[in-house]
Amino acid sequence: NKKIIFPELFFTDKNLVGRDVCKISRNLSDLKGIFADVEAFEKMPQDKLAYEVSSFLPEKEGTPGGLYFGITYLYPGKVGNEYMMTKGHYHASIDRAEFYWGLEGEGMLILMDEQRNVWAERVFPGSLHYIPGGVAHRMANVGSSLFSFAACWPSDAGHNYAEIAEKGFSARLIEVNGIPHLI
Ligand code: S6P
Ligand code: ZN
Repeated sequence: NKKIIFPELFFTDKNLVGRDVCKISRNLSDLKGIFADVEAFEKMPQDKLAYEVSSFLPEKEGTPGGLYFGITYLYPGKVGNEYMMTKGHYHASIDRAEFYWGLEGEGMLILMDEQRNVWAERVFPGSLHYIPGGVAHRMANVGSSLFSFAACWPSDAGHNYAEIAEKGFSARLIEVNGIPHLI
């Protein structure tokens, strides 16, 4: 099970093992409101696990100059014809950037700038993605197996979920004839 590799494999410095590791999981009920097809969403089991995040947070939240590291495990699935995806956020300190890179499975990174222009990047094992400051980010699993990716972001970035919860992204990743389309 690849999910339990973290943190054991990644912490080559044994002194770090078990330190400041934070694990969160989100099930469907935590994603209420983000999918277009509300009827399809409500028919699904609300306790279904959507994704898990294991993070290594070696600095206190808000510390300038520090870095955080996390791996997200996003399960496959669709709500109607929309791919399973993360909540998505801007950083609370909006100018803070982030790196994402693909580990396993197939995903799409959906990005939106402050003018609400949306674009997407294909994510695959080994692909690297730079998310500049001011760009909201959300990942979708477009494959039929577990999709995981790593992230590195500043310890003073914070998360602004409210803006996305209220207004969403201005485009959605929809499956059309078996292929993801940004609509
Ligand atoms: C943190 C980074 C990721 C996400 C994770 C879950 O800045 O972007 O670790 O937190 O992929 O997504 P979300 O939108 O639920 O935080
Ligand atoms: Zn982020």
